[in-house]
Amino acid sequence: MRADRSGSRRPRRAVGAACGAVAAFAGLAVAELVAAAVRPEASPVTAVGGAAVDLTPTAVREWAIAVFGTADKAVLTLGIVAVLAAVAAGAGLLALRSPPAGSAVAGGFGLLGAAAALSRPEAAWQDALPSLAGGLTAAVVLWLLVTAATRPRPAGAPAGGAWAMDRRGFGRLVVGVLALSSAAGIAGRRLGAHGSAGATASRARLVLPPPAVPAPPVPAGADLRVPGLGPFLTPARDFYRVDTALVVPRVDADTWRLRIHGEGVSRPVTLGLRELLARPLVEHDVTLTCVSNEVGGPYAGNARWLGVRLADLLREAGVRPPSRGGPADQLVARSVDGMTLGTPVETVMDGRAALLAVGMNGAPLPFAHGFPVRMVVPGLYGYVSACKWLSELRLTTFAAYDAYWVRRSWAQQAPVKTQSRIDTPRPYAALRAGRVAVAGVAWAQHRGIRRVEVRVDGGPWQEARLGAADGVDTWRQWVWTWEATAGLHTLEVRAVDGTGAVQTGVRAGTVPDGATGWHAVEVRVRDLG
Ligand SMILES: Nc1nc2c(c(=O)[nH]1)N[C@H]1C(S)=C(S)[C@@H](COP(=O)(O)O)O[C@H]1N2
Ligand SMILES: [Mo]
Repeated sequence: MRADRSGSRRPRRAVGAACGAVAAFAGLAVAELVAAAVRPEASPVTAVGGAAVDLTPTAVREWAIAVFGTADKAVLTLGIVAVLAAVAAGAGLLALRSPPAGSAVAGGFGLLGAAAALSRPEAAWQDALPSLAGGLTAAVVLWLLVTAATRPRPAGAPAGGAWAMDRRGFGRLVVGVLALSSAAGIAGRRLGAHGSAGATASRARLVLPPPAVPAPPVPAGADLRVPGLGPFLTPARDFYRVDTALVVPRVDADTWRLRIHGEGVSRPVTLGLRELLARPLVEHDVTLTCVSNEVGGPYAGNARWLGVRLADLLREAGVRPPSRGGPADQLVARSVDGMTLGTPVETVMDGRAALLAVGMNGAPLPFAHGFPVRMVVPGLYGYVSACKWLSELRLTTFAAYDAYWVRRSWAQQAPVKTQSRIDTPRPYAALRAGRVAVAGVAWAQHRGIRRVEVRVDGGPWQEARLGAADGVDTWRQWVWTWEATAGLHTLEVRAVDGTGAVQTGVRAGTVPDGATGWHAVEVRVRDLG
């Protein structure tokens, strides 16, 4: 109220902050519109978010995954918007004193966004345009608004507020800017959706050929159907998702190409989806797990994959594994968004079902899980094997090249560690004394699970009943019947893999190559009086 009463030419601070916010909104909306024409990943919030993901120290990233889970991306986006809002309000305040200074801050943020967009892998110069357009818009709008807000009172206007004279005009200006920006933002979203319509249609049209080598049906006893235990095959919509993509890449299957080249490739290959699907397809059940999964964590899923054997393709390209004198020991997969994942060539060619997968549980891959083609290699954590939205396979050595996660303190090679998890009862569940089904899953991909054991309060290990094995590349469900007595109890589980090795109880964190330790769950049991 100070400004209104004193007759000072400077409007209230809230007006300045609002000018900043409106200008930022206009900038973002225009950026969205331009991004729709360039590519969705180039929108400033996404570009800054992507750069932030790449720059985030591994420890912070692991913390975010542990705390926010799959919502980590939404939290990051909210954080960026909050910072932007704060800076916008600050720029608005500054602009009240000096419009050029305020606009410079707005424009500077546009430059920052442009720099972030250009820093992204696979970036082209056009990627700078959305942020530049947004920054320029915000700068101009801010200038217009504060100029209107601080315009001197026309001679003869009634006293009572320095800028009150032009309030109506200012209000109209704000409404106009908001309306125009909303229109631009909505148009941007529409156009963006239209831009990926081709990809959506290509997926809808895709009919997967039947497998030349079908997987045997899942054994009847694989699914124990214990309440609280998920299904043996994880539906795609429930399948965990871990990746750095803030916008899910929507690749058009009709224009998709895969290039295979590099050291020891005597016949480089480029092929499209039609050529890939013309090859014999193999169906195989594989449990995928993430190296960022804490003991007892949710980042594991089991699916029936359909795909082409990668080893066959590599062999046709002239590739030999190191054990046969091949010069390359690392296969670097690159995705359309620039992600790189390095897989041992030896592992891919040792006879296991390493696939270029096109199908998941009987349908084309969902966009979120790598449409049209991803890699799946049984026995390796996702970050060293499971490249989604695959675009290139390059043969090189581990000595010569570090893939994305390896540059962020993760191990070059990461076979899956034997793990077991208690899914029911839930931690801190309140139970009744008597029979309680303790159940979960255990995995040791490509070695298989031989035995699962449970103990209560550090007592003797007791053997659980296992679900039927569906090969060695999937998890196994297990159940153990507990005669629960009143009190607080700790349940623990451990597995023995197919080689006879007992899962270690030594606790280790996820970095650098996967967590170890036994999953423990505390429960409270009450006597039924
Ligand atoms: N292009 C791309 N592929 C990727 C990733 C990624 O960030 N980008 N993340 C990897 C990691 S760490 C894991 S655990 C698996 C997860 O696959 P999902 O999201 O289908 O479960 O994908 C892998 N493939
Ligand atoms: Mo992962």
